[in-house]
Amino acid sequence: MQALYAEQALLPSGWARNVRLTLDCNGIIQRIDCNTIPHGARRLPGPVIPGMANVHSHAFQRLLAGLTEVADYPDDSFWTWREALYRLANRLTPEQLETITRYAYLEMLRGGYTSVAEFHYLHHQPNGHAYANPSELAECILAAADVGIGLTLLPVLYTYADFGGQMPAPTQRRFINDVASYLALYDALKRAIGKRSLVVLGPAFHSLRAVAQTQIDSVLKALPQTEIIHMHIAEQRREVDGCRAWSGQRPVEWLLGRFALDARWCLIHATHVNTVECAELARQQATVGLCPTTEANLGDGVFPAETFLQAGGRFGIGSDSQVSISAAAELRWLEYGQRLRAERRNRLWSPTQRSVGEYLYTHAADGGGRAIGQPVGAIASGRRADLIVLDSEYPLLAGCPTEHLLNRWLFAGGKQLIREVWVAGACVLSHGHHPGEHEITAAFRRVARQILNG
Ligand code: NGQ
Ligand code: ZN
Repeated sequence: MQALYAEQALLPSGWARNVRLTLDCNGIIQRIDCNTIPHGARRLPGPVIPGMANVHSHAFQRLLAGLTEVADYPDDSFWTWREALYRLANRLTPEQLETITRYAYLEMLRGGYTSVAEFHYLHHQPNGHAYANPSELAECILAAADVGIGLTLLPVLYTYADFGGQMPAPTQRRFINDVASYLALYDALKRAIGKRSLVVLGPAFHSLRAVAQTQIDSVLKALPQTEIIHMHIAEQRREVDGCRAWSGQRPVEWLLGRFALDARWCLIHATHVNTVECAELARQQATVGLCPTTEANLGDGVFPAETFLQAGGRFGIGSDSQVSISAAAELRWLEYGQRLRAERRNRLWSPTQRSVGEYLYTHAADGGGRAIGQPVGAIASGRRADLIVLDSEYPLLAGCPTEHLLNRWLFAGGKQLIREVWVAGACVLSHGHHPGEHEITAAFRRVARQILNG
C-alpha cells in the first residue's frame, strides 16, 4: 500500500482539492479522498493530471523525423516520404531498432505519454526471411519498454501492397506475413510477455491496402478474447480513391458494411470520413486514433473532429511518425486544424467542459486508455496510477486559475511544464530526468551516426 497527495488533481468530475490517492502494490488506485489531509502520504509537487496514452507509434521512425523536409520532387507527397521510410526500415538491425525505440519511449515519457501502443510491422530480415527467432524484432520493442512506459504491443498483419491482393514490393519484404505465420508470431509474443504487468498484446491489421477481408475474419476468429483491434484507415485521398476503384465503396464505408465495429476497434487516422461515416463510427463506439502532427506533416488532410465529437465519437492521440513526441502538441494541432478550417476559435469543447484544453485532454486520455487496453486514462479507482505532475513553479503557472491550467500547457507551454511522470505508482521521470537517460541517449547518438553517416 502506498499513498500520494496532491493539492490539485483532475478527476473525472473536474478539478478537486487536497486529494489523497491510495494505491495497491500494483500501482492501481484503490481509493480517492478529497478535501483531506496527507495522513503520511507522499506529497506531489504540483497539479496532477492523468498520464496520456499514445495510441499509435512506429518508434523506429523517430530517426527519420525532420529528415524529409527537403523538396525532392515538385510534387512531394506521403508516397514519396514512404520511399524514404522504406529505405530506413530496410537498414535497421535488431539492436538498432531496440536502441531507437528505447530513446523514443524515453522522449514519450518526457512528452507526457505514460503508455504507448506500438503498431509494429517490421518482422523479418531485410531479405524477407524470418529471423532464427521469428519474434526477434517484436522482442526488441518489449525490451525497449524497460524505460518504464506501459506498452501495448500490436504485431501487425501486412500481406499485400494494395487493394485487391497486390503482390508486395521487394521494399516491403520485412513486413510480410500470412495468417498462419502471423498467428504463430502472436502466440510466441504471448509467451514472451508472460505476466509482465505493464504490457498488453493485441492484433492489428496494417490497412485495407495490406490485408484481405478473409484474413481479418480468420485472425479475429482465432483471437476471440482480444479486447482491442487496431488498423490504419482512410489516411490519404489516394487510398479512398483506390478503395472505391476496387470495391465501389469508401474505406470506412467498406469496413462498416462488413464488421461490427464495437468498442474494441481503434481506427488510426480515419482522416477522410464523411458525415454519415462519422455518425456511424460514433454510434458503434469505435475509437479513432488521431495523429495530428503526423497528419499535417504528411499532408493527409484534416479529420472532421467537430462533426465526430458532436456525434459522441471517442478518440485518442498518437505520435505515429514521431515528427513530434508531445501530447500537448498533438492536442494543440487537433484544435488548430479545426480552427483553420472553420476560421473561428475554440472548436472542441462541450457545455460541461468549456475549457478546450481540459475537454481535449480528458477525452484523449480516457479514449486512448480504452483503445490500448490498459487500465489508464483517468484518476479514478480501479485505474492505474499513471500521473503527470505539472510544475507549479513554472512562471506561466504562477497565479494561473485552475480552469486555465491545461490551456496554458497545451497552447502556450512546453515540456518544461511537466515536473514528474508516474507510471503504476512509480516515479519514472523527475524534472525531465530519467535514471537511465545518459546510457539511452548515448546509445541513440551512436546508432544515429552509424545509420546517417555510415
Ligand atoms: C506506416 N505510415 O505504417 O508506417 C505507414 C506507411 C505503408 C503512415 N500510414 C507505410 N503514416 O503504408 O506501408
Ligand atoms: Zn501509422
